[in-house]
Amino acid sequence: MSVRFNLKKSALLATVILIAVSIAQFAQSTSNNRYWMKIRAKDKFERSVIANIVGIENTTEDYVVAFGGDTELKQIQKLGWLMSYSNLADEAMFSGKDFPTKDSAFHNYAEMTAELTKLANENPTLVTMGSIGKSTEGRDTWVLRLGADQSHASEKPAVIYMGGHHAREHLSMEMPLMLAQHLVAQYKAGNERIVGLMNNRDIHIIPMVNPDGAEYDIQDGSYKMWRKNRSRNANGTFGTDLNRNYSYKWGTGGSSTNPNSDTYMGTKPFSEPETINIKNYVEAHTNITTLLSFHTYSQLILYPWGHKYDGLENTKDAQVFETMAKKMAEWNKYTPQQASDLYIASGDTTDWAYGEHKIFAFTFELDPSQSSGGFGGGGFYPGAGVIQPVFNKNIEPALYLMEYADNPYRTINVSIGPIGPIPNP
Ligand code: 0X9
Ligand code: ZN
Repeated sequence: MSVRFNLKKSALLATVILIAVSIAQFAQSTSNNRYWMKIRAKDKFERSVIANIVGIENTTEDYVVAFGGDTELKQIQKLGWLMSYSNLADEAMFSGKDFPTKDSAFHNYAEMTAELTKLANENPTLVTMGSIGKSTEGRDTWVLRLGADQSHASEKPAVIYMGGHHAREHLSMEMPLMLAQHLVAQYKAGNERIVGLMNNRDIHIIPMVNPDGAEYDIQDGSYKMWRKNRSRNANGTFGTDLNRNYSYKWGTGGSSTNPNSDTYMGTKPFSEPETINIKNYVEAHTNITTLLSFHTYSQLILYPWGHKYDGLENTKDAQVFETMAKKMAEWNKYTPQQASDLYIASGDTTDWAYGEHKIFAFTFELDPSQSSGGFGGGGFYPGAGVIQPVFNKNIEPALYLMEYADNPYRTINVSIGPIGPIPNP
């Protein structure tokens, strides 16, 4: 009897200790929790409410998918729109450094550097490689400049392609690299169209705008679902959302003042070396007229404005954007729309490029169309199998932006003469 009683007592004690330990562990780990959330939202207005709390990663007609920490989860729960969520720590992760074996076709920073260097070294008359500046952690941010007769490059109409503003969007870094490789290979193969473009255009390609973030996302044996750069914030957290850090209408909606947030806007416009690098580079090349910033995912073609629901004040420009977006969508079958139709976000690349410099600037949200749920369900990590098919469907849109860089108004047959100092070839 007394043995049974003692057993009961010790079982009770053990349970109490277990609960206490669990609570302590929970309290300790809460700040590091990362959640996948499925949130009901039926239109751009509800999406904008959500975008003020978390970075939306994917939208459908009825709901959005987003990621956030404990604070964001609580705020979303308060809205009453949370449909389901899961803690990413509970999801299956791969083990090993670098990309997992199945994803080894993706390029980490060293591999990207090696590919770009090889392309430039092997084709010195067609490709120049440079650095647009150092990242927060001191990595060079590479740019390739392509075109025949590089000494007269600045006299030609220019286009710029970028990838990797967001760390986990690895597919967005493969596209610009492959574009560079494609142009060189096709030029050498005598493809007339590409020879024409290489002769008459000044082509700038920056595949990894945020090298620190990209490396961090793959560095310790598990994808970290990281989005921002790696600058240290005053409260000890890391990262600014580079696509909220550009100056045009900075901080006017859809970005956060909370350094913990995935859409943290930074302390001021262009507070980050990575966005300053882009600013300086674009501003030093005044012949740039078209821009494409690759992101993932959702299969969208987005154009300004992104910081407000109103369309462009200049209706002719609006017509050009719309026409170009629709045309490109014929090839990649993505949905063309004004960026704020997705949700309001201020401080992104394209609002700045158009707002400050009248560059016809687009964001592509590449494949897949949506995550099939949770961490391993595609989304940012769709597997290496998508790289080639996604490139194939986006090469025509990319060439189209190159072609019309001489005068984007040609797309609507409005003759307003050449833009700035650029001659019509
Ligand atoms: O939120 C972003 O920065 C982009 N989406 S992502 O999933 N790649 O993070 C979209 C930016 C589109 N711009 C605006 N809505 N202003
Ligand atoms: Zn992105």
